[in-house]
Amino acid sequence: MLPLDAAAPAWPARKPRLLLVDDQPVHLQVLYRTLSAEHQLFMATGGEQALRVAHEQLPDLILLDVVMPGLDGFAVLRALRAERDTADIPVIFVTAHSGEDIETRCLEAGAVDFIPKPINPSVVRARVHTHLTLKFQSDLLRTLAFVDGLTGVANRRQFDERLNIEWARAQRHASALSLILVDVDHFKAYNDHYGHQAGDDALRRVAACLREQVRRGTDLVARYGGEEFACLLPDTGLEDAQRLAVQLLEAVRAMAIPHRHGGSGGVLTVSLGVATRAGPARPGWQPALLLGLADAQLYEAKHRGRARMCAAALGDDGDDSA
Ligand code: GH3
Ligand code: MG
Repeated sequence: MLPLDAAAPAWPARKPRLLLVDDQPVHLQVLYRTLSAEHQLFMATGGEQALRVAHEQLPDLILLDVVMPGLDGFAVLRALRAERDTADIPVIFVTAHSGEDIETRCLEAGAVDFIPKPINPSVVRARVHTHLTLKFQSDLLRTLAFVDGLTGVANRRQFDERLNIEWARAQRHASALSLILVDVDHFKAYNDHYGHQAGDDALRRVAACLREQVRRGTDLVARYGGEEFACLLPDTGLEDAQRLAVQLLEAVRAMAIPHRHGGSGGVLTVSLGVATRAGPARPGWQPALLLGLADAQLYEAKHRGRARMCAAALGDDGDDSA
């Protein structure tokens, strides 16, 4: 048996989660005996049930029987790939039908591997181990590619991607889209007086505070640049975005992080620029326009004395501030 300590550092501390799918309970029992010591197991005896459990449990890997009444393995795999939350779960086909044809068909359908029945327990364990390692490595790479290392919120790359996606979605649904840019006030002075380490801590606390306040599942908090954060708010109009911005302003102030060298009231504060696209984009409007408007409002908030927010909607000439 392969010891788990042979695993790559990408492995999580918890037991890997496997979904076993076979219409014959006796085959499930053999797989259960083979894998239960080192894995958390979920089981399904049909295609529909497999899909339901896959969506509910989001397993790390699925061992899938090919021939089943109702939805067969190929149909299940297609359905998994079609949904965002299950699209990347690796699938190993397990089938009594052997031969190059079926093996090729399984791999072409998008399975990562093929295991013939009757199963050889040590081969199953070894292959499961290999594909879990690959899965956890790719999870780790995805996390590193999209998360800011210092604060743990989304990074600029993820923000840019989501801004384009949400811009297009708002256009399709004729819904509002808002953006709040948040910039720490007098942060250079903070670093100069309290040290870079304390500066890093303050950024982490501000990021955590924003994440605490920006709660809807579709919202995104990202580190936009050095001491600047962005909150992307789908389905949110100007008034709601302004209300949230004031809430963020107050929440950061309420942390009462001492800043006696330029901070307002002796504590660390932020300035915020809010921009909203209230309805459908006019011809020529691009996501960069929303960013530009939020940036202009942030500049205005700084100009008016910091520790405040300014807001505007695309297409409006007026603005609002607090
Ligand atoms: P303003 O109120 O106009 O925003 O002034 P400011 O001093 O905050 O702005 P400025 O752009 O002059 O300085 C930003 C500072 O943020 C300078 C930079 O060293 C600091 N900074 C940027 N990224 C980091 C980081 O990751 N860690 C730390 N500790 N400081 C950072
Ligand atoms: Mg600043």
